Amino acid sequence: MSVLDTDPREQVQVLAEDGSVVEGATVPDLSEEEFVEMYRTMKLARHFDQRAVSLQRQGRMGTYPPLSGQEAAQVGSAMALDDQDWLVPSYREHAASYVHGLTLEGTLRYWMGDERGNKLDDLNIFPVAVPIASQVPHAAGLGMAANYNDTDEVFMCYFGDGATSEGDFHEGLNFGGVFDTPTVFFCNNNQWAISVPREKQTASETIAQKAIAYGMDGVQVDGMDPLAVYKVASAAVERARNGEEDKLRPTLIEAVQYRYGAHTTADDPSVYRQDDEVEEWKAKDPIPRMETFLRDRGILDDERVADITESVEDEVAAAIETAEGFTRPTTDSMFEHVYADMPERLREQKAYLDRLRSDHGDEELLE
Ligand SMILES: Cc1ncc(C[n+]2csc(CCOP(=O)(O)OP(=O)(O)O)c2C)c(N)n1
Ligand SMILES: [Mg+2]
Repeated sequence: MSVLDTDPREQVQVLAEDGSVVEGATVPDLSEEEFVEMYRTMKLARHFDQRAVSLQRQGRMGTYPPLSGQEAAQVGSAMALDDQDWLVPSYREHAASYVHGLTLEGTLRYWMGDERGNKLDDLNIFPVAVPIASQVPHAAGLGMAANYNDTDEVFMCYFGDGATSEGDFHEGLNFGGVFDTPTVFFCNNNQWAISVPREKQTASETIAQKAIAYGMDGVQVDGMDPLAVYKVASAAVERARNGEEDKLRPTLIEAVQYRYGAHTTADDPSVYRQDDEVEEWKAKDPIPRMETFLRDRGILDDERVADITESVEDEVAAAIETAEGFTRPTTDSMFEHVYADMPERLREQKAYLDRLRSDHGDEELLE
């Protein structure tokens, strides 16, 4: 039986909260190096996130959406992709994008307000999608294109629990099912859509069970268990790529997890949720869980953990230095990339801004 056949009202888990392997669970077939890579990348993501929030607080970066608590879902799922596959993100997938080839400085550049951070060149990663769920029908359409062109690419599409209330979610999954697209619909259910809790988002028991309505399999997974996420995502990617008798290619995965921090640095979660709720979820933290698993197997010891911690700190520090060293974008870039031919309305606005700059100088304008 495939792990994708699990009842969508149950939850797939490999690692218990204490880092031991759950009775009867099979550990995914990864090499020691890959297990360590998974651990290291989650630690890197956590450290990156803490530094990014601090940069914003110091006025060195614009608004930033933190990911702490969501590392296992991002790293475990992106590790299931092959190089030719595509990542279709929302705005919080910094760690998943890193796994699929985006540099940390690229992510920083974008959130520092430089559109060139969104220029992904030869990476198989779509640009950040801020309008909620808009990327879901895109991912279904990309899968349709891959079917027409007969490629073997798979599209991993990320969105939140809140996105499942949007029409785009329904349209994307419906098209995915009807056109049997090689798309993995990956829902990061982090319990909150800004201040709206999961209970107010949908009356259905799980998000995974919504898959039944579209004719595909839906699986709920412990999204703070990197091994379980990897296992479910790999099975979904494999089915999307190669198909399986009597099964549609797409899968809906609901990764149950928690956002420890604010929705973005512009949000204050203390006005809508209790601190003890955050503490309860921290008991499931993916990083110590994975560390215990690796220590129990004799793969990690104190020395190796210290080396990894240091290398992660160095990598993030270097990325920040590089990002801060990029030349600042000009105000023209706000206007340049929206239309192939700039419409009159935008041309007028740009001319107005240019006039203000030359009359008053940039410094006065920034005041
Ligand atoms: C179409 C649309 N409506 C509203 C917003 C404002 N908005 C930004 S994030 C967000 C909540 C999204 O929650 P969820 O889908 O759970 O993703 P999460 O931020 O928790 O990862 C909302 C309503 C938006 N960006 N796009
Ligand atoms: Mg959410």
